[in-house]
Amino acid sequence: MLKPDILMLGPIPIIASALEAHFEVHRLWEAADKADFIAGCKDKIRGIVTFGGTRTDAALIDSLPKLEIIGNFGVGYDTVDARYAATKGLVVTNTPDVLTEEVADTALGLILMTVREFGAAERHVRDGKWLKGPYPLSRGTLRGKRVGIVGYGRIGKAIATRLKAFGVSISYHNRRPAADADVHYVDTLVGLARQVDVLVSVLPGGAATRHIFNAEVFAALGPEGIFINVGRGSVVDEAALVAALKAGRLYSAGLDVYETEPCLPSELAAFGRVVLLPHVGSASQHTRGAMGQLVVDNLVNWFVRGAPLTPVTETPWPR
Ligand code: 8YV
Repeated sequence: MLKPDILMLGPIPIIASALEAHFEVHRLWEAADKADFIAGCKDKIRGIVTFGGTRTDAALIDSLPKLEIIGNFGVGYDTVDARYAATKGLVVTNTPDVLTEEVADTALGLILMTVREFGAAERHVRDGKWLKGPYPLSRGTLRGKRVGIVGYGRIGKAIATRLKAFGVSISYHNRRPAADADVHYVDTLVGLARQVDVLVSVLPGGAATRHIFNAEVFAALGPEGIFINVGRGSVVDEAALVAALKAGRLYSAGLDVYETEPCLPSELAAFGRVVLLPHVGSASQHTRGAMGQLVVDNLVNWFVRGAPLTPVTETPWPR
């Protein structure tokens, strides 16, 4: 049987061989002239494989008349125009569940690193400064503190599960209260920021959440407040974040995601206690392997059985 043709928008080494076993893979990122490349294969392409670093917009969708399915490597699919794909009768899949625990672990790591300044403390050892004196006591602690989670889906709940063991008070904000939540709900983001010491964002990207962490939210979090982000960088007004840190209106931040990755405001790196990770929330071999397998399984199920495994909400299955 002929292998279905798949357009891969960027490299995802962990699934390269599994994809090639099932599909004829066309590697767009290797093409010198992308428009030319697409023109050459457009009448064969039945699937796209994409991830956060690449964009699947209406123009790309329209250029592929045989397209049936878009498989996104990642739970967040803000770089795929899923609404437009739905109007075209396409299926979009993502990789939920398999990364939940890994990203929640990352959030806890980032919270601890930021609150207790472990990044700066570690640099103190590496730079030989310990020989001259101990690292200063951290102003931050989780003892007696309140943590607010913004975005109370699977990952938000997994973060709350971990935080319970730390004995902190936990509350959350969502567009709507979560049915099965056993922690306190706050109905506005600013209201939550006002009530907590550490604010953790797990929000997805996209127009609805763009820059919702703004000067007002950082002011509400306050001069002792700590902001953590493991969702998407686009939710943060980074200029407002830098300004709040600079002016001492916010104590610190721990970030895994940025607005225009891998570029970030140079001022952020200048704050010694701010912790900056390079978008590694799900980045273990184990979890990226599981995400990759789910991308492949979705495509295989689609082409062999006519049904995706994990369609996104805009393209539900059965339709
Ligand atoms: C990955 C992520 O970094 O799942 C997501 O939404 O942000 C991460 O797991 C990303 O998918 C890889 O591009």
